Amino acid sequence: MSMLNFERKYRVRGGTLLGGDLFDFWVGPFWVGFFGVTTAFFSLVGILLIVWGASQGGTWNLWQISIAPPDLKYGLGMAPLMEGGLWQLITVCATGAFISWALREVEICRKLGIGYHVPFAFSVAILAYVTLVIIRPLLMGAWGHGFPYGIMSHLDWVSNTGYQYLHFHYNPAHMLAVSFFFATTFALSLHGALILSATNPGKGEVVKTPEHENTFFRDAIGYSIGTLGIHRLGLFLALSAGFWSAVCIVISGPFWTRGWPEWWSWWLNLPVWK
Ligand code: UQ2
Repeated sequence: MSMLNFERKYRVRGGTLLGGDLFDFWVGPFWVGFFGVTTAFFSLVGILLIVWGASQGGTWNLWQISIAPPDLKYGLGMAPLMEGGLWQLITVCATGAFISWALREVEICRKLGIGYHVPFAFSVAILAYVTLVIIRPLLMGAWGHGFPYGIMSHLDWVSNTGYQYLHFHYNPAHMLAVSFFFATTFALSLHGALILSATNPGKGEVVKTPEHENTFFRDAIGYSIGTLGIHRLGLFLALSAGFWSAVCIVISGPFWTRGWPEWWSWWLNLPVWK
């Protein structure tokens, strides 16, 4: 594959955390690295296990394929392969692949001398997944509390788990997570629209500058957060959405076992109502 002229300039040695110079080379456009190898290994094994699991599941209907976690009776032990053991191995592969990929991002950041914002952001997404299939099952004492790997089956799991706490929208951390998800889409739609409006001014018109972008929002709402600021805000909103998602599920079960509407009785019992 051909190389863009700036790419050669950034193909520098070093920055590796593990493996030294051993895997410090490129294959086509891709840098390899030690964690590139571990990512490939975990991904390949994981995908093969999923495909093999699917072949034993009695359907090739994409919506119905599902690989379930073990029964609760197996607790935190290993389950037989066909009774959740496969799910356990796939979980190890998925977690291994995700963490390998994050560390590969760290190595590339070191190579380029840039900040660790991208691997940090990815780590929050990994945290949300790991909270669901490892941290919460560990706290509740059984791998069976993880969610099944299937398109419809994982949606059923979310629905059932929600109803187990009567009304998940009363979970305060869930409220925060949802609000951050909405705020993220709102901020990105404002930002995307603003950038497109400035860079597509119309036929015969010259492309506009950040001063125009600032002026739009100063005119509209008396405040502009700035070109760097909007990206800081976007990162904060998105990471907060992932973080509070992890919090809202990890407190459900390990720290609150009743319905979420009941949690609000502290509010109803405030002495101020007496
Ligand atoms: C902005 C700015 C940008 C932007 C956007 C704004 C020039 C190109 C979208 C406006 C954003 C504001 C006022 C924050 C809104 C707050 C929330 C929580 C959605 O000022 O600077 O840069 O893209």
